Amino acid sequence: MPTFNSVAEKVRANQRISTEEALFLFASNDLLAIGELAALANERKNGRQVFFNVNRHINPTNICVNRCAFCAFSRTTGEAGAYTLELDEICRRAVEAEGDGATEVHMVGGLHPDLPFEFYEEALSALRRAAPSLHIKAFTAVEIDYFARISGLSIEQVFQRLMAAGLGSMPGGGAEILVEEVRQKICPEKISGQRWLDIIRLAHRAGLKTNATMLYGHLEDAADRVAHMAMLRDLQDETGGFQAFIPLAFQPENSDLKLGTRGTSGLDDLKTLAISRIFLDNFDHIKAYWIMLGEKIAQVALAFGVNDLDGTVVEERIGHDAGARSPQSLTMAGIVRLITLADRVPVERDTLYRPLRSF
Ligand code: V47
Ligand code: SF4
Repeated sequence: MPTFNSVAEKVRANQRISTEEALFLFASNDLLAIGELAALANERKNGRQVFFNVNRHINPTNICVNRCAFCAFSRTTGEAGAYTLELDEICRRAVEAEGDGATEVHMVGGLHPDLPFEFYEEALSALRRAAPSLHIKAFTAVEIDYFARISGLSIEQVFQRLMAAGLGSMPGGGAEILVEEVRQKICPEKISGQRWLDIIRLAHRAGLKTNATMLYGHLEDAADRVAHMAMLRDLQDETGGFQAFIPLAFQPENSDLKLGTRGTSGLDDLKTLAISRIFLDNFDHIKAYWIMLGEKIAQVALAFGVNDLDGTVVEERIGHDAGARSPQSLTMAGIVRLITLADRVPVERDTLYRPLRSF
């Protein structure tokens, strides 16, 4: 049986903790002690630097054939609020972002029943032509699987075509909870957890860096969270292709009520971020997505193992459609202030974590 001291010893000695030990930490409410270990694990990797990047989220369509129970963003064709952006509008937003100092566009959307694969390929080339300095981080493993199905191409061919058109890396969405039992309840139409991992493995093999997310605070328990992180840690051992781990706090409004309406607590948010920092010893970065956490928890998270704050998003739909109370965007000055007041050094990074400037 683990004790707090035995787990702490391992973390101090820079040794990997087991799933049993991670579960032990989840069962503890000694938040400050867990946070101290996470802060140590983070400081060893990242010192006192905290990264942020200036990006713009673009969601080309919210029409989606999946309709996951937790998702308040998606619509069916013809439903009130359903939209699909024209390529011109996608480019206009990217050009505006480039003008405002963004270095990245983050583009993900629903699984549209009618748009052909070529639409997405064209969106990438149009973006690259219109805003050549922007790195394009786009499409989750769920979308990549869908593109292969609608085009008849293999996953490898989809990656080849998208990379030739300008795809630079992939975000970490669609992972939700990789454990099949939970997945069947929260997103039965979505690709399996195994398929998500297989596609990400192929992305890494194709030379694309990706992130990994975890949607928590709904039907899952601590064992599911730990199992989810263990699958990511195993894949990272194999490929080394993950950049950041991003726990996403479930926003319950406007989503299927069977998932519960509680949302997450501040204690759970900080504990989850901290344990992920300790457990995922082969991930360089733990990102707090302040859109889902709120700015205050995201700032406090910097003392609990987090070294990356996302982002200067400008317009966010997925969390806000589900009731997130955070603002739509933070200015760069706002993010820098948040980090500085937490006694850390703000570093603007590009998508691949190359430092651009410190403040
Ligand atoms: O996969 C959907 C989540 C994800 C809700 O890689 C919800 O840099 C909370 O993946 N409450 C998309 N979460 C967002 C995403 C992301 C965000 C920021 C940075 C990165 C990155 C990736 O949003 C979906 C799903 O897990 N989501 N509905 C909800 N009600
Ligand atoms: Fe569609 Fe993604 Fe929403 Fe699921 S989470 S309904 S796949 S947009």
